[in-house]
Amino acid sequence: KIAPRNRKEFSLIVLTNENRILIGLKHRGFGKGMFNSFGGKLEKGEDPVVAACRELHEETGISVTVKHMTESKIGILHFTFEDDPVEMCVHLFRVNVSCCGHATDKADNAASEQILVDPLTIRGCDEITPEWIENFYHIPLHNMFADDSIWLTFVLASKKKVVLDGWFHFLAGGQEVNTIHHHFVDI
Ligand code: 6OG
Repeated sequence: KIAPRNRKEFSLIVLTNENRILIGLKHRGFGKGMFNSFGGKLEKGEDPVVAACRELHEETGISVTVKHMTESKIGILHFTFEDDPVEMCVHLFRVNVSCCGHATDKADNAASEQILVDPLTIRGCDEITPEWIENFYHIPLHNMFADDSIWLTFVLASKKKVVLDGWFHFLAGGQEVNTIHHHFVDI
């Protein structure tokens, strides 16, 4: 499958631990100075799931298997821009981890399908600094891309697994977003 030249593909991973969410403050690149979930551009020919595993590890130190990431796919977000002809296609994942610091817990939980993370091993990189937001109501939506207020809140409020297909058009300057279309369902 060959992507059109005017479309760029990305992966984005929403990472939660029960009612907490890990988000990152971007130090450079697109969205600099704002918080976002973790992710980035697909490398040439790279599978979106593999890119999600790679980016999550690069930006947080958290390792998720390809199998688990495959099961964590929740949809696609499309972004178009008034002042840029390039369309962004973002493959979206939601990963819920369990936190522990004990090797024995790790052994116990290996059998279940949980992703166990030692919080002390979470680290950022030069591009992004991760930060736990202790409650979904405290997410700094005012300092995130405007589309997050629409889809992220829906994802976090859903008790069941969700499927998203979102299309957002940003006006010049990037602050204002028009929802062209979205189709979000609990399944
Ligand atoms: P790098 O440029 O760091 O990847 N991304 C967006 N995420 C949200 N929530 N809203 C947007 O609105 C976005 N545009 C891009 C895709 C940037 C990361 O940010 C995501 C990538 O995961 C316009 O390589």
